[in-house]
Amino acid sequence: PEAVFGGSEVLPERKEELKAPEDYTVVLLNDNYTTREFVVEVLRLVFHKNQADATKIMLKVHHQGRGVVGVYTWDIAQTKANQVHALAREYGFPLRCIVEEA
Ligand code: TYC
Repeated sequence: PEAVFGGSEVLPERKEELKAPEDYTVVLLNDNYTTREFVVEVLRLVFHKNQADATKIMLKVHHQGRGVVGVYTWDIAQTKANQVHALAREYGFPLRCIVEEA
């Protein structure tokens, strides 16, 4: 499609240019103290995972040391990481997650 306003480049020409940059991966890290149940609960609360997916991710992290939880915009990824750390602090667990460029 051509530009809309008098041929000036006011609007992006392709739909892809409108897409939010969902380029940040939230990665959950294993530790020896956080309970499995708490990790599953955090994955449900913060990342809106169902019981089956949350359990699958928790077990992957438990066995492999780390695991991808999801891919988000920078702001949303940071917010979710902060929510994980706030909940972990509140309940006295050392659970950590990191944000990585996808
Ligand atoms: N390794 C923990 C345990 O055995 C469980 C756990 C899983 C902790 C995933 C953190 O991100 C994590 N209780």
